[in-house]
Amino acid sequence: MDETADDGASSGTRHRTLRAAQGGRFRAAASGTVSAVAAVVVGELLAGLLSPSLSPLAAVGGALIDALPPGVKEWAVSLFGTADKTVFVTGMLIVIAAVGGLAGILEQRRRFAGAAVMAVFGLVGLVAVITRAQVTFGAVPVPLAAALAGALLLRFLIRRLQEDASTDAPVPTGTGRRTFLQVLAASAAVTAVAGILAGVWRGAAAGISTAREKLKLPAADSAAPAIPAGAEVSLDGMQPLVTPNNDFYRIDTALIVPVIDPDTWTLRVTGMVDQEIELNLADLLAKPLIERHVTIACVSNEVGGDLIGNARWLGWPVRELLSMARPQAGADMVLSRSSDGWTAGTPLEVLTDTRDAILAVGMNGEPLPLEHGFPVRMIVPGLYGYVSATKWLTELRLTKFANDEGYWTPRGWSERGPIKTASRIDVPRQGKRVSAGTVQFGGVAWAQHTGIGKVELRVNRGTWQQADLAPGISRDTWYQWQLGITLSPGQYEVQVRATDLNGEPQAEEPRPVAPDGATGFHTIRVDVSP
Ligand SMILES: Nc1nc2c(c(=O)[nH]1)N[C@H]1C(S)=C(S)[C@@H](COP(=O)(O)O)O[C@H]1N2
Ligand SMILES: [Mo]
Repeated sequence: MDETADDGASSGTRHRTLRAAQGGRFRAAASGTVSAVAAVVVGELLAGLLSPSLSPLAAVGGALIDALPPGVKEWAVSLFGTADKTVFVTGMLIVIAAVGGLAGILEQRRRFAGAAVMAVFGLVGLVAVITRAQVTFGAVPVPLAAALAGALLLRFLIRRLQEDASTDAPVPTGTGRRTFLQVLAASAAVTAVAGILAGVWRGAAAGISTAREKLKLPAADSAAPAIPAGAEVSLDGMQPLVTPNNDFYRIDTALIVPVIDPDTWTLRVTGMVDQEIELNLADLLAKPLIERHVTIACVSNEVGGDLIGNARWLGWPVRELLSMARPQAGADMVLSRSSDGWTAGTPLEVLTDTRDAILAVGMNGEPLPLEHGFPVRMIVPGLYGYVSATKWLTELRLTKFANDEGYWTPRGWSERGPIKTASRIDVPRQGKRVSAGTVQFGGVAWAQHTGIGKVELRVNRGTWQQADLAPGISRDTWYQWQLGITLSPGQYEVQVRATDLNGEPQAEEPRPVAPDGATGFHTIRVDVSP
């Protein structure tokens, strides 16, 4: 009897111990997850207070994105579309939460083992922030404070867990556990609230958005030439001739939009110049500004793609600033840098010739939207964005192509990036069913800074038929075109080709976007029903 009772008791204890250990492990993991997320939140909040470029999450994410081979990156972007950044940040947080869970279990087994994991987090954040944002001393406190906060919270929670476990048997069992769970829940709640605050701060970048809204842009000294009558083809399904800011494509490596205080923003002109210059936004806005329509395009725009947009930009010609700085002999490149360290290498000659390359402050009558480079970006007619359109601009450094390279050059993209002449069919949409008779085709064509001379279509590789070309706003913008073609029922392949104002047709040979822009005719299938 005694023996049986003893056996029962000890087996019950064993089960309880096992259950306690498992429950304990789960709680330790939960402690670790809460601590790791808390560390991230502390880092983001501190960065929010100090400077957005200090955000460890953005820096590590940016470094990860940089490390992706160009092909994989393009693939991820096309896979996730515009949600790619949200998906990416969520993925990072899941990994951080999982590693945190592991840190919790380690810390429960061995004091400071989990804290060591937090220290590694801090170190990774520190290295990423320093290497990306080009900040040195200012960068140190943020990831360190974040890691320290995570380690301290973890130690505190695990000690609480262990104390409760040791007082488990004699005193009423519930009390201790509830205490630990309450502490854990409280930490999680505080972390969540702070996280939401940090997220709101980041997402809305509230103060800067307000500053942006309050910013009064001066009128242009030289207004944009009027849009000629008939420049906009009225055909259902055509894109607007001037792209609204909200629909404008966005391409950049910034995981979190850099948030720059317009009151403290400065632009420095450095490097091979006789006169270094530093100017602030008030200085810039006091200059005689010009306003121009310019169509900018991404080198990653596939044939028929939509990484292209046309806006009315307000700004000061870059050549005016450069002439004040007096570039030295031998300088042939301007390396423009953004607040987050991204760079573009632009030929000096393109910035000093007669084209309207500007330091832009306005986009379609508003200050630049935050995601399009507020407060100042470069806009250069005729060059792909990756070698010219630096957003969140902070520095122009005069240098040589022989000595320097922009961000994308060592990553498989060409050193020079003039935009290639191209054309696109927007109406009817690829694969769309239309009725037999006269089918209206419409679209756009562009050859920035040269201008479009003619646009032609051909059906099933037959003879080229010339489309009606609408007047462009200027040589620096895209042109719309349309053509009615009579088609009987059946399936057709329709292609478009543009020729620039020098008589140079766009390249026919299909080539991928890397290294310097796609070529080939945009080709669509049209199903004509009776
Ligand atoms: N700071 C910064 N500026 C940048 C980039 C970037 O990654 N970072 N990308 C460039 C590229 S590749 C393009 S195509 C244009 C796109 O400008 P948009 O987002 O305003 O359309 O911005 C350019 N300016
Ligand atoms: Mo781009």
